[in-house]
Amino acid sequence: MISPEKIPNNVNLSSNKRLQRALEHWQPQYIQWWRDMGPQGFQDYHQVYVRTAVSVDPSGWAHFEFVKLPEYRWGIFLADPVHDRRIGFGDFAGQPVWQEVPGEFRNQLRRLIVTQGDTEPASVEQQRWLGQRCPSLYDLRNLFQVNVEEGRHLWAMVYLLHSYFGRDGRDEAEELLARQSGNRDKPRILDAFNEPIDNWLDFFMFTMFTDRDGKSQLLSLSESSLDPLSRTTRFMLTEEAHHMFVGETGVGRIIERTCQLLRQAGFSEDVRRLGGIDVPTIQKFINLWFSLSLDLHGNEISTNAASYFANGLKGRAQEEKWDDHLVTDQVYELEVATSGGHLDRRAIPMRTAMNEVLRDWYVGDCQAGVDRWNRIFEKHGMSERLRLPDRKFNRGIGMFSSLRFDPDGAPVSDENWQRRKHEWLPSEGDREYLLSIMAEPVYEPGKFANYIAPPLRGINRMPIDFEYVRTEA
Ligand code: BYC
Repeated sequence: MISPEKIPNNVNLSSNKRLQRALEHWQPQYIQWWRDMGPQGFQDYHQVYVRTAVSVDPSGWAHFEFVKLPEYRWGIFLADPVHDRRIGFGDFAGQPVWQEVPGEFRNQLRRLIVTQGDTEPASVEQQRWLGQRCPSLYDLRNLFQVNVEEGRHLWAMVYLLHSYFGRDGRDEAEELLARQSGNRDKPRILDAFNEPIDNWLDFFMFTMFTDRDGKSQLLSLSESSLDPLSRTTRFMLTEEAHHMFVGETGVGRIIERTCQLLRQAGFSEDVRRLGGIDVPTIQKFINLWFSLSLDLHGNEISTNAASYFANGLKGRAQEEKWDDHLVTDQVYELEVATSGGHLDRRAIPMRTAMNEVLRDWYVGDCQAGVDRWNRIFEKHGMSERLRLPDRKFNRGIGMFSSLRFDPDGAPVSDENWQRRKHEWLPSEGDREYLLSIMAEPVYEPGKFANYIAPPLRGINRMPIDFEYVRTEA
């Protein structure tokens, strides 16, 4: 069970007074950050029906109650230890996992934990204005559920920094609250977390594609030889699943509504004239958030990734499904851009391709989600289909970032890119249109904005017209 102390935890925090004091010192700074940079307009007068973790067993984290957001019980929860756990891959495979950080890997581990930690508050900052444009109370509640859990994931990384990295770790924990998404002088570390999320199509695509990078990165960190990192990320993964549910069903409900509107209008009408979101716009937002999230997996050829793998710091997703855990002789064949700008195939040592291996896993997981969206069109007897763009499209990181490709992966000149990019990526006009149909938030229980269908069921078996967010008198 999780203790009911000032900082709820299942790590016996009260037995380590120094750590407890350090975290209690950080806590008010966190709350101040949450008030300044968290959901705007929903801090003091609203009660939200959220799920809070009360223990880490399968039933324990599904405890629902109304809370004011700044009073959410953020805490430190690690998944239960696995008896006699051994390092599962790399040069130390088979040795017992580490309970402390080995000096020689301190910098690398700190860097991984800081990068992971940085994304969590970043996403809350990106989403902080969305409550003012919500399509329903059900969606508003889901947004806040995602936000409080990202806040908890920040707590998880800050716990590791404070516990295992001494003074440096404490400084890094403060920096995590000092950087700001989109800030010119102090931006967040990874690019996708500096992109604006100002409408709900962005939000649903972000939770579908970017949170899914969270899933793939957390799966790979949960293999880590640093056992506290593994246990922390394993518990985070249980929460991550809900975020992807929000994204996938959110886009699915938009597609459903678009199909309904098209049917009503006899398929010939421009769905925007009926206040819906047209399929080409949905496709452009897929293109944008999928490509931004591909970047989050890093460079295709990475000596950092090879070294993380060799040292057992970061593995592959579901490492146990692979036969060879040493990966010393294997090669990975990947598409490369030659110096002349042509495409070729090249074999590289598999360890240096670990970012790409994880990206493969990620692309497969995304494709399954897009296939589920396409079944909605099929159900309506419509021929429209959505798809993932080619991996080379719109890349900002890696060897394709200096070149231009269309969504099919065919090279395009700079001139053509400039001319055609808004066929493939959202334009100002698309964004203005979305903001126009989201200008009026829907706060009436059971009502939904015209561009999105209601969900199939409510939260925690509550009815769809339940008042998921209440205003205090
Ligand atoms: N943007 O050798 P490489 C989540 C830099 S999402 C900017 O590939 P490495 C969540 C890199 O820093 C999951 N810069 O590097 C989702 C390095 O720079 P320096 C977050 C980038 O180290 C939704 C250089 O390029 N978790 O949880 O293998 C809501 C060399 O690249 C980017 C993690 O990311 C980029 N996209 O980096 C809330 C896991 N990519 O030092 C939460 C931890 C690379 O040479 N992080 N660079 O100047 C990692 O595992 C690794 O740091 C990366 C790849 C996967 C990011």
